[in-house]
Parts: sequence; C-alpha cells; structure tokens
Amino acid sequence: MTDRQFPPGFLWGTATAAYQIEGAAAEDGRSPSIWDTFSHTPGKVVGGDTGDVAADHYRRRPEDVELMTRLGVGAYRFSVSWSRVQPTGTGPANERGLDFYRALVDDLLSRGIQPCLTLYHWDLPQELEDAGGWPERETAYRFAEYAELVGSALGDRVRLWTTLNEPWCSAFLGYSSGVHAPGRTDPVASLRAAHHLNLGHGLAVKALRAVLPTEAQVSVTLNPAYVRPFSDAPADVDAARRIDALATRVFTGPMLEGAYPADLLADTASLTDWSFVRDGDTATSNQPLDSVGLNYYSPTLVSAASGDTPRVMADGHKPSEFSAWPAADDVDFHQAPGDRTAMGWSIDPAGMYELLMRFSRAYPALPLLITENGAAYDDKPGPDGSVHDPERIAYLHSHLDAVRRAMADGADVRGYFLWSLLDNFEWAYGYSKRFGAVHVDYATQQRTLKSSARWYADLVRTGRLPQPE
Ligand code: GBH
Repeated sequence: MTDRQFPPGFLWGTATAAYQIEGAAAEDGRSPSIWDTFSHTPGKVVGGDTGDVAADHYRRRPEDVELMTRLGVGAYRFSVSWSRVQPTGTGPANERGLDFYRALVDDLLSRGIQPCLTLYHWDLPQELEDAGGWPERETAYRFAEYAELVGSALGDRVRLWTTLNEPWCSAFLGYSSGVHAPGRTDPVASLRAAHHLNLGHGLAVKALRAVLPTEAQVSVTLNPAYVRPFSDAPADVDAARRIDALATRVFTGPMLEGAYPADLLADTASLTDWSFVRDGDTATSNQPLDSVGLNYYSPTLVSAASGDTPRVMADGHKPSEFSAWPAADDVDFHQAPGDRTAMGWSIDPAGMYELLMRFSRAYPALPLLITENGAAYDDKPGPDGSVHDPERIAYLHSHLDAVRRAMADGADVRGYFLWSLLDNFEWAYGYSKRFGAVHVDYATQQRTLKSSARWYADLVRTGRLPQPE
C-alpha cells in the first residue's frame, strides 16, 4: 500500500437507517415502533420533529439510489424497519413491507452496489416494548424470529448482514438516561436490556446462518468508546476503565469472548447480581462472525468526580438528570479542548486509529469495517444553491488518514461507510443536525450534493486520499 492509497477491493460505502430517512410511517401496513411513540411525545425531540416524513426515502428510493451512483459507492448500508416487515414484532411477514426492501436491494444490485443490511437500528415494534422491551428475555427470541424472517426473504440477494447497530445506545440511552426511545430511566433495566441485546444478537446470528447461503457474511456494529482518562492519576485511569467496561466490554465480552468482564459485574454489584444471565447465554452470544463493524465519531474523556467540575456530556450538552452509566455517578465527563462539530463532539482522529488498533490486537482474526464515521455541520445552500462544507471534508480526510495509518500498522480494515448519505432525522436532535453528504431541503425534499459528496466520489473513484488542503 503506497502512502495514501487504499487497497483494491476496499469497500467504499455510505450508510443510513430506516427511521432516520424513510418516512411513510403508516404506509403499506407499517405499525409504530418505539421511535414513533417517543418522537410524538412532547419534549422528547428538538423542535417536536418526528420521522413521519423524514427524507421521504420510502417514496424517493429510485432517486436516492441514483444519488449513490453519483457518489460511485460500491456498498450501501441501510436498516430494515422491523415494524414495517413484522408490524406487531411477531407472527407472519407483512409482504408489502418486505417488497420495499426487495425493490431497494434489486435497485442496488442492478447498479453494482452491494447491499449491507442491518436488522435493528433502534426501532423496536411498539407492541414488543409494551410487553417489556429489551429488559425482557422474550424480546431476544422475537428478534431471532425476525432475523429468520428477513433472512429468508432477502438471503438470496444480500451478502452482508448485521444484527444490531450500536446496542449501547439501545440499552443505555433507551433505558437508563432515557434520551432515546423508549425513554425509560431505570439503570437496572438498562443492564438487563444490554444482556438481552447480547443474547438476541447470538440467537439472530444462529437463525441467519440457518437460512442464509454459506457465502453470506454476518456481522454486528458496535460503537466502542475510545475512553481517555483526564490525567494519569490512578482514580482517573480507574474511571476510564469503568466507563470502557460499560461502553464497550459489556458487548465485546459476551459477543466476542463468551463472558461478561469480571470488573463490570463487580462495578455494578450495588445495582444487580446479574441473575438474569442464564447458563449458556454468553456462549450463545459468542457466535463466530465474519467481521465486526465499528462506528466512530469522537472520543470520551473522563475523570473521577472531583465535586467541583461541572458535569457535561461528551456532546457538550447538560446531562439528562438520569445517567447513561449505571453505578458510575462518581465519574465526570469532560470536553476535550479543540475543534468540535455541530454536535459539540470533539474532533480526534487519533481515537479512530486507537480503536482500530485495539480491535486488531484483541481479535486478530476478525476483519473490521468502519460502518459509520462522519460529522454534523450547519450546512446551508449558498446563493447559487450549492452547499460548501469544507469542515466535513477536513473531518473525513483526517479520519480516513487515521484508518490508512491503522491499516499500515496491521489493522485488517475492509471498508468504510460514510455517515450519512442524506441529511436525516438525527434522533433526539430531530432535523436540527445535518450529517449528510447530500443536503436535503425538507420543505421540498430537494437533494443537493454537498462539496464533501464530490470529494468522497473522487476518493471512491481513485481509492487514494488527496493531499490535505
Ligand atoms: C450513531 O450514533 C447512529 O448509529 C446514527 O444513527 C446517528 O445518526 C449517528 O451516529 C450520529 O449521531 O458520552 O454520553 O455524551 C452515535 C451515537 C453519539 C452515542 C455520541 C454516544 C456520546 C454519549 N453516539 N454519544 S455521551
């Protein structure tokens, strides 16, 4: 590999998620997910925004696939809306819902774009939440049935399958801090949710393997934290260890090593004895995978609580009065100095390098995919209608340079997916944050390629990072 050249066959892609782009919330038999309920609850999402229409991708699918051909990407990572294809979260398929994904996959394949399907990007069918949601064991079994249903329907044409996207967010933002759907604030429920997500992942991998052709690849996407201690004082280093356990090892332990880390169980012993983990569960979670997907945006900087540091979250916003970190109230989260994106997230490409090297060293046989990386900026069309986003280009450039360095140092990175193809519904931030390579004018649904999209298209075409500007 020459200095700035990525290897031939490196998968260049772009990513989205169902609730963030599709809209058509009640079309063709879809029923509500927890995100429909949550976004329609006053006070939960900035501006009262909902995904009812979003980027109208359900109706504009052909146009959006055309956009991908303009980017020249070889792969597209999307998620399936569970309540679109199995409205109550159990029972037979809703064929009209599946037809949308069949058509999408056919569109992609006819243009030489590899479909990469994520089964679960946070949108649990509301009926399953009403029955207790992820804190209940039954949800893991429902997830495996859903995996089998989608696997049977699309297994003949989708090669790359991902079970969960960022289970940390589902468990701890959904059930502990409550800033994501379903908005519950019960730390014990969040630990139970984490376990049933791990179990559901393992059961789903088994279900997929049973119905998919042997050449299909199965993966999971995590958002492992790159946690840095504020200082090398032992108390700060210990705070970083604890947050790393709650952010990353709570999932990599069962999924990739077959056991929960002992320090995690000890750290949370004041809340639970983890008796919801049954014999054999972590062995079930620990299914062989063909790759692991990593999403990286920004590092996490922590210290032991000093009492006089104001508590701020990594994104610069005041924390929910409920913590996302069970049994870690004595940890403070800090803002690193330096540039930030419009999310308030600090820009630190070294975190990308460190994360890749950590996974590469810990799991040398497991290929890595960067399934999300990108940045929000306050993009606005200029007088001529064009959208210039040099900050996003700089962000992508520096992070891809970190990827290339990790690869040069031995990390087996097979692909990179830019988050996101389109501006979209940014969860609790609604439409106020724009992550797209393509600008969306929500009033008209007009799409405009930003300058970063053209920059990325050049990179995809040449496989070579240009000299930084
Ligand atoms: C991803 O989530 C999602 O997969 C995607 O849908 C989303 O649009 C995209 O990124 C952009 O947000 O240290 O407590 O402040 C990323 C979610 C954001 C979760 C940063 C952890 C820091 C939590 N991550 N967040 S805290």
